[in-house]
Amino acid sequence: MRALILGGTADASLLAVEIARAGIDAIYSYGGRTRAPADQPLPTRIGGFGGVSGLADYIRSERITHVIDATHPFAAEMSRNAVAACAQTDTPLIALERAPWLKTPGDNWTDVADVNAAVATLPETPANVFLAIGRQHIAPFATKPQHSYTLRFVDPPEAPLPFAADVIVSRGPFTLDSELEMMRTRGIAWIVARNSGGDGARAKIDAARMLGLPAIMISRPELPERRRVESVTDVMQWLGHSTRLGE
Ligand code: 3Y8
Ligand code: NAP
Repeated sequence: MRALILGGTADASLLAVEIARAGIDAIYSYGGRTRAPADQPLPTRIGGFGGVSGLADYIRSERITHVIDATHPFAAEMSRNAVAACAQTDTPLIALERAPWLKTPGDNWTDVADVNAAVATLPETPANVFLAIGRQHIAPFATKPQHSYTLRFVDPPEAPLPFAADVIVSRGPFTLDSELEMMRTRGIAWIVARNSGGDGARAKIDAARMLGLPAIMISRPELPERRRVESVTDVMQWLGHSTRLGE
């Protein structure tokens, strides 16, 4: 058995620990989005594969027998490529994907389909807005420059921002107290988030509810059908289950 973990999330890091502990031959893969990704207890590769064909070639050349897609729910292109490349190479694939956050009483959410819908949902009157959606998808907010924006990136911005904004540089995970403190100090009136699920970024959602703030929640992209579990244990069972004796 030789597993490829498409990683880059807290869940993928937890899986890597279990796979290393089980002594399974595996490779951990980052997309190369951040300057200093967290170390892993497995051999690690960083950077794209070169689309579906690049991933299929990698699977063949590295003799990968199992692929675990433990990327983020918004890493749609990687997930789609994994489905296609595993079909092409007839390689077993499983997705480790956390459940979306569910609205609870007291949440003041507006669910929107994408970033452009999120921009449209912001009011016209100027407000303090916290964009907790990273760095790659903020450009559309330039059409509403009247707001005072707070952004949060993993790494310091390299290029000029498409609109005036204050940038917090932090990789998370984030605590409820630090989110409450930040939102109160900055007088945040709106937050924009993606429905990432998981615990690593949930604190801002709980803080918004406690402060009675409206949250614009961007729904996840559609992904192709694939085997999907929500726990590291289920992945380990799948790995154990799908090996034949002597493999
Ligand atoms: C490179 C690996 C850990 C892992 C931390 C999780 C938790 C924090 C939630 C907010 C939301 C956001 C962002 C976020 C979350 C965890 C987890 C998670 C959101 C790292 C990591 C990589 C990335 C890539 C980065 C994206 C960005 C998104 C910031 C490592 C830290 C906003 C997603 O500058 C860039 O290009 C960054 C790009 C993709 C989204 C974007 O479009 O900007 N994640 N995040 C992975 C790789 O190269 O393969 O550097 O160690 C992993 C984590 N991100 O150690 O506990 O859910 O697992 N990451 C979102 O939810 O919208 C932060 O600020 O509240
Ligand atoms: P994406 O848009 O779905 O992927 C774009 C391209 O980046 C992929 O086609 C692939 O390039 C490469 N790539 C992405 N993840 C990779 C991985 N783990 N290993 C190797 N190549 C990878 O991806 P994204 O949304 O930018 O996310 C990039 C990474 O950040 C992923 O590891 C993801 O788990 C992590 N992350 C993302 C988010 C988010 O909000 N999107 C949040 C937290 C963590 P090729 O086509 O060349 O193979």
